[in-house]
Amino acid sequence: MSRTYLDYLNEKAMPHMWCPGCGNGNILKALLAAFAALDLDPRKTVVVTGIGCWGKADDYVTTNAVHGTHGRALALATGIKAYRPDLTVVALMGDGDCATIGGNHFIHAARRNVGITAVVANNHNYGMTGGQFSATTPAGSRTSTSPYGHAEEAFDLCELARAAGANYVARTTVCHYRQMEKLITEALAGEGFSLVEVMTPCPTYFGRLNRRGGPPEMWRSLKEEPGLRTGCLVKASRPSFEARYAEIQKAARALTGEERDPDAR
Ligand SMILES: Cc1ncc(C[n+]2csc(CCOP(=O)(O)OP(=O)(O)O)c2C)c(N)n1
Ligand code: SF4
Repeated sequence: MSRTYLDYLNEKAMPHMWCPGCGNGNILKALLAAFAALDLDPRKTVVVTGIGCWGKADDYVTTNAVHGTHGRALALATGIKAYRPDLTVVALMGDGDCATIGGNHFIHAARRNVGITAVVANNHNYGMTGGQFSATTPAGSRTSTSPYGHAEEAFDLCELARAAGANYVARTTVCHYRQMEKLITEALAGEGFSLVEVMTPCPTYFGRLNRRGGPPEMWRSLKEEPGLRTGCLVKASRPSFEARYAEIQKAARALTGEERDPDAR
């Protein structure tokens, strides 16, 4: 019998901790529906998170899960995928986690093209700690650490991933549920590093400090945001890190005369 998203939801952990009007619940539903669409075995799937509001998502899944440290989800995910290429490895990060404190891990995971699907909830700020600016906060925005306007330009995460060498790069919003589910499914099904950036509102901090109205107003303006490029932006077929590494292991074994993989289970 094929699975549904409910097979991947840890209902015992409900209710979740997210604020009313936060988009994280929608992203979680799309992720779990994508798991179901691919009928992933929960025992062969690993959800790795860092810290933050979106980083709490690992509590709500029935797959294997690793709750890491802020900015280090991709380092952990890389280690897991390198050692167990047979597993489906997903890294869930906020923009603070992925692009700010973890920026270096992000560009190198994309450069290595390691087979991880990164689902980044970009709400333009550090939600959990009170709305500080991150590397994706738009210039001029007010946050708790830029109360008179933010002086820096924001990273375009998708451009960063493309330039670094990721095989799959996509952007969507929590207001486009069907697209979000389809893009996450595509990302999970592919080889190499995948990024799905999901634009999502944080009404509690970013919305309030920038006078964006309540959740309905924020969701409406995100849905209609002019000039926001969404959909699949990059689809390449470069060999993944683990495919290249397997070739190197094979060549090394042939050279050393060692027949058996010492790590084989
Ligand atoms: C190494 C480290 N530095 C700082 C913190 C404090 N901290 C916890 S959550 C967080 C911000 C999370 O923001 P983001 O990653 O954007 O996720 P969001 O809460 O917005 O979903 C920070 C700085 C931490 N836990 N660990
Ligand atoms: S603080 Fe912001 S990101 Fe965190 S749960 Fe609340 S609305 Fe969502």
